[in-house]
Amino acid sequence: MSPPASLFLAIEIPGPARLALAGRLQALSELGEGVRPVRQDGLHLTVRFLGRDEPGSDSSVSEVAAQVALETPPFPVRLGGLGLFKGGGRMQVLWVGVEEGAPGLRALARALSNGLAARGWEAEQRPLRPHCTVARLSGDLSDGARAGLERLLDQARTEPRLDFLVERLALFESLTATLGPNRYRVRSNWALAGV
Ligand code: 3AM
Repeated sequence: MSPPASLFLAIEIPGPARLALAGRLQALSELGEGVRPVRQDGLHLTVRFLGRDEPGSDSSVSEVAAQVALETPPFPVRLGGLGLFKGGGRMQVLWVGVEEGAPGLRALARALSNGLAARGWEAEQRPLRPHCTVARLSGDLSDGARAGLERLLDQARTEPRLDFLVERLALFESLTATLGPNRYRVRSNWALAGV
């Protein structure tokens, strides 16, 4: 049996910005073994991780998300640059940074956290570090892949920035894949205020 999905609330990266990121994923996939780009159809900015999909969790989350979306006006985000979360484990996360819009994303996370806490959800312990994951890297990259990665990290400093307006909040499910990257699917989404 496949493991249960996990849920998270996130901003789906819309049209043109997603297409531009997809082009950059191609360069990552050419680095070789040990670099696993995410799927372009699930590119997102996580605002709140929710954990395993338990019976009833979807409806309480949906109530909170709908209310928070209704109270949050759209805001601009600018993505750019590349960075790495090195963490303690073997896997590292390669991300595109949020150069503008982080305060809006944090405010959204806070409002969601407050609404969820009122329904008995535990508070998120980790502070939100807004980013868009583009690949997962194993700790033991070949010299060639490492050199290619350094080149991409360098190039990303001057690559065009990607601007979009956050207009929707989405509930994603993450389905663990035994082969290849996890698949993300939007279960529901809510328009922000006035959209
Ligand atoms: O959006 P990204 O890819 O950065 O790392 C997981 C992924 O982040 C994160 O939630 C997103 C959807 O899976 N995640 C996984 N487990 C987590 C946890 N226990 C977590 N975030 C916080 N706490």
